[in-house]
Amino acid sequence: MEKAKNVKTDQLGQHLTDNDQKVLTTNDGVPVYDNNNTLKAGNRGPSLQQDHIYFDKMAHFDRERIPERVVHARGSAAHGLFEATGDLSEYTTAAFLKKGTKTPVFTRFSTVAGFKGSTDLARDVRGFSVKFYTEEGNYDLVGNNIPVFFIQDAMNFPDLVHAVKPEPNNEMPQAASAHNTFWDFISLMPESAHMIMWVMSDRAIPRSLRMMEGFGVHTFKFVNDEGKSTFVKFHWKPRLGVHSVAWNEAQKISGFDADFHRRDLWEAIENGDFPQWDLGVQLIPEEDELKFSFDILDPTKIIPEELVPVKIIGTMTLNQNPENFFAETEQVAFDPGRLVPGIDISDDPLLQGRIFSYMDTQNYRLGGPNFHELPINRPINGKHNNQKDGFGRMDILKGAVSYFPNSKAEGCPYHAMLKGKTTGFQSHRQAIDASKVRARSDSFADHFTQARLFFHSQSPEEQEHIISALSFELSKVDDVNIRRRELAILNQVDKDLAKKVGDNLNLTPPKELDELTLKFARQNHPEYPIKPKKPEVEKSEALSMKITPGEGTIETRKVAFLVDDGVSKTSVDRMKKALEKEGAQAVLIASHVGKLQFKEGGTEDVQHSYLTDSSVLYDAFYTPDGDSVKKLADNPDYIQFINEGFRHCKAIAFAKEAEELIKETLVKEDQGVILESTKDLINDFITAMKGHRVWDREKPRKVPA
Ligand code: HDE
Repeated sequence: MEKAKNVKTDQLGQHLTDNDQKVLTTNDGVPVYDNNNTLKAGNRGPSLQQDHIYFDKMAHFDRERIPERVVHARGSAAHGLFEATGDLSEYTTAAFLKKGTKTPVFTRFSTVAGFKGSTDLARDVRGFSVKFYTEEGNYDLVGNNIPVFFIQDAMNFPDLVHAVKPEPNNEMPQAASAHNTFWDFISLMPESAHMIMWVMSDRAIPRSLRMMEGFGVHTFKFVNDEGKSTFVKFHWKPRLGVHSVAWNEAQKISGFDADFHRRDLWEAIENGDFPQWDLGVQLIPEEDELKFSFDILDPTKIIPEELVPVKIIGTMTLNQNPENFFAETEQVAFDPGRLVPGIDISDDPLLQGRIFSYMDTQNYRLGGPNFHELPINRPINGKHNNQKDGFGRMDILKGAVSYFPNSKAEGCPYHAMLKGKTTGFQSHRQAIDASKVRARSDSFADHFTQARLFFHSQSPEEQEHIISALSFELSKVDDVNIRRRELAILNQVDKDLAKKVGDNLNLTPPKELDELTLKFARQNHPEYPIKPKKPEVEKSEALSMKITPGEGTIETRKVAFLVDDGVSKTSVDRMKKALEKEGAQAVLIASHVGKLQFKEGGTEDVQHSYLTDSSVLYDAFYTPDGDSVKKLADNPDYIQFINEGFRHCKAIAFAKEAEELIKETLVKEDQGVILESTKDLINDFITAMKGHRVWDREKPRKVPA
């Protein structure tokens, strides 16, 4: 697929500033002859207040930061294209969803809780925001990599965020939910139970942003040309499959490379390995709104794919990195209220509340109401209205008319009409007959059935990881009452789960929900607990990452070749060739960077050393033949690479002469450990990598690393 170079120019409506071969100037274009010295009274004297060149430079610098996003501050983004492949004309008029239409996009991935400079590998939900620059204006699908949310009503959102963010007295911990205030809040909010299962699963520690699913989370509406609506849920399915790292690994990655996900996305795009996702929809006829055992307006619920299959309607390809992080990734303004004709919001009370918050936050963060004129936010079809003033207005809008109706501009800009018929964005004409209330529907009161569905749909290894994550988090909570309250919630989800977590906390899970939890739940549902309806399914295959490993490909996976001077070039090259044929990447790691000496003579430039790199940055390991083997036997960093790789359940291959090294390590042979004398070195190694991880290895018990 070709790069979207021209898309960028269209979107920006201007060429990027090219500083090459230009004289340095102030921001007003005045040429500067000395960019090193302030203006002084004598070369050892005080600085002068008339130094307008220094003021121009420093005043700009002093304002170079804007408020970071209050949530989702840490993010990485890329440009790309969306191509519609399905026929949706029966359901929606949205022009960008018409089969064959190609639409430029800008997609930003993020963590939620951490500050802008925090680690990529926090245990957290990932934001998955896509801005479609359609011919009918911008459409923002601002979703997450988890299909449900912690809370049901927007009113609780500031409290949720205050609880998960660093505690306000000491601003600790950074980018972590494992602390008192988060679990205090969660253990009083049983509606969070389903989301907690997902965030404690490996979905919250992705291997790559390119290997995550995305979800619109809420139920939206498609509206067709007769004004008829169909409920819709959006899904992004990654072509590379859904994969995660191990928690022990995630914590170490945060130390070795806090930019791990950002770098991975950037490098993949620079290498031409453009990540792709298929966009899928679940369509629910309006008449079926109330037919399920759960409420489709409740954002803590999924619609199991067994009940409503996901229909693929298009593909997104990210094919161009931003040129300037601040101008694009930082200044992009997403808003679920940016809708195009044919797509509308449902009455989900969380979604309804989001419509205010995003617009409001962008006005604050980007300093005023003209943020839509920033190049990254401009619609490609232009904007035409009667607004002219306001902070940061970038266009010079001509003429005396800034009101409607007018006669002086011949009524322009005029209402969207086509052949006498109203076009443009129209809200679904939904009939409403209701009393104004502050209340929660009792159809939102079943908090545990889908949490159970998720837990029961996981493979045994995934279940173990959830138990470990909950045990980790609750061990970091030092208030035993909070631990006990959450255990009571877990006990409603699954007895075995609660018992295993309880064992790690040395607590017996209470049978009933805590009095305090019940008190808060009854604020929304006076009769709580309310007997749940019988669920349609007890298990859903699509919820397990193990059962849906994507295409079982090793494309773009990084394999560490553990070498040193004297390594055999033949042994390196044959494995490298085979891996590259599969689309994987071989990275040589030696005791020094620079020229690596081969046994057969000749050298190769090496960019990575045992000093700079760690096993956690790689997917698999290969030790080739050669005189390097003797050096590696005495290299503690090499031994750590292997032991840690083994602990994190990765594939490890040894060429024949390197097999003796296994004695120096804690590795025990299994299907992911490939010795050349007993297995097919290349093919078995690739097969093991295709399985992502040998999770079975965790059963006997993890090796120290
Ligand atoms: Fe957000 N959310 N959110 N959120 N959210 C923001 O907007 C908010 C929610 C999501 O890459 C903020 O520009 C409220 C659900 C993403 O720039 C803010 C509620 C989902 C991003 C905000 C929610 C999301 C945000 C902070 C409950 C998944 C990053 C900065 C009513 C469907 C967008 C900003 C980007 C960002 C408010 C709940 C996803 C404050 C009030 C549910 C991916 O406006």
